[in-house]
Amino acid sequence: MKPKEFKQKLKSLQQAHDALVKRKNRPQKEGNGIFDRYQHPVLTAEHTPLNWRYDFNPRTNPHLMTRLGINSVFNVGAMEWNRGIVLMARVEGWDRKSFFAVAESPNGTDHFRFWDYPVQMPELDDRETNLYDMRLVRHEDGWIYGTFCAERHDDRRSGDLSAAIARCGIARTKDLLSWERLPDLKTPALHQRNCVLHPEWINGQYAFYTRPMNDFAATGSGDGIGWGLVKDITQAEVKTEKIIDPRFYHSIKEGKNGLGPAPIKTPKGWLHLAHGVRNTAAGMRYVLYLFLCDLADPSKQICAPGGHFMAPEDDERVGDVSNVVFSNGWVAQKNGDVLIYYGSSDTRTHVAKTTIEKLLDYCQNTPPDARRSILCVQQRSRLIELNLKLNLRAKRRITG
Ligand code: M1P
Repeated sequence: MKPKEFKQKLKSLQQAHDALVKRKNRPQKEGNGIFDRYQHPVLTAEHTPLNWRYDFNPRTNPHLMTRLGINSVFNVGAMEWNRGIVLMARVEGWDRKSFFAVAESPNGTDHFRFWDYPVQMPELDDRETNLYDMRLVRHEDGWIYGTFCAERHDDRRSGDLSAAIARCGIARTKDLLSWERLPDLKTPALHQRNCVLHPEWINGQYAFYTRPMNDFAATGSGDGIGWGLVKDITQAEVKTEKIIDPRFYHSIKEGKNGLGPAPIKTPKGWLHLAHGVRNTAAGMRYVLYLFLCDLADPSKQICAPGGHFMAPEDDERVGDVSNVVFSNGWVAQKNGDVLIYYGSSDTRTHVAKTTIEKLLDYCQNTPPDARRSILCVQQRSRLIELNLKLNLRAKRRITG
C-alpha cells in the first residue's frame, strides 16, 4: 500500500471507530412495560480500540491488516464508577481466548470507551486457559470482588481435547487496575460456573451463590442455583450447598440455570436476575428471569414469577452461539433506575432500562409458572375475566 493510501485508510478506520463510540443510543419505542431495550448494542468487537487490533506501522504492516482480531464483546460485569458506569467485558479474540477489559461511559447507555489496556488478571497456574463472565461486587469488607469462570483442560480425559473443568475464580481490587488473585472457590461439585458473591456479610461470613454441575456444560447435570457460606475468602470453601432456585420439568430453566449479577437489595427483598436454559431442536435457548429472596434470609426465595423476563429478539438471536441472552451485570441507580446489561448470542452487549419499582411489581404480581397447560389456561382466564368485568363496569358508568 502506498504511504498516502495507508494514511487515508488509517484515518477512515479512526473516524469510523470514533463515530461508533460517540453514537447516541436511545430507548426503543415500543417497550413491554417492564423494561426498555436500547436501539444499539453498547459494546461490540468494533468498539475495542484500534491499537488493540492493528499494527499502525507501515513498515511492519504495509497492508494495514488486522493483526490481533477481536471476535466478540459480551457478558459484562457492571458497577457505578466515579460519576459513570464501568463494564467489565468478556472480550474474545480471534484465537477464542477470552480476557477481561474495562469500558467506561458517563451515562451507562452510550459513549462506552475501553481503558488503555485489558485487565492483567494474575493466573493461578499455567494450565488455566480461559477466563470469562466476571461478576463485580462491592463487598461490605471494603474490597471490590470479581468472581469469574476459570477454565482448564480436564487432564483426566487426555484423549478428549474438548474436555474442560470450570472453576470459580476469585480476585479482588480497589481500583479495577491491579488485582489480587485468590485461590478458586472450593465446593463439593467438580464444575462451578456462574458463581456470585453476596454483597453483605451473613453472620460474619461471606456467602456465595453457586451452580454445582457434574458436567462442564451439558444440560441436566446440576440441580439449580445454590447457596453456601464461606469463613475465609482467602481460602474460600463452601462445604454444603443449599439449592435455592431449582430447575424443573418443562420450564425455561429445565436444562440448566445460573445466577446473573449479584442481587440488588430492595425494601421488599433481594432482587435476582438469572438465566434459564432449555434444549430445543435448534440447540439451547438462553433466556433471563427474575426472582426475589427474603431480606432477613437471602437463601429463602419469596417470589418466582413464571416464564422469561427477557428472551432474545430480532438481531439478538443471531451470533456465535445463537438464541442466547445472558446477563452478569446490572446497576441500580440512586434515582431508582436500573440498567440491565446483557450479552446476545455470545457476540455483543446491550443495555435495557427499567426501575426498581417496576421490577418489584413484576416479581410480586406475575403469577408463578403454573406447571401444566390446563392451569395456565385457568391463570389466563382469570385475567380475561377481570378485564371483562372492568369493561362492564366502565360501560355501566358511561350509560349511567
Ligand atoms: O453460550 C451460552 C453461555 O454458556 C455458558 O453459560 P452456562 O454455564 O450457564 O451454560 C457460559 O459460557 C456463558 O458465557 C455463555 O454465554
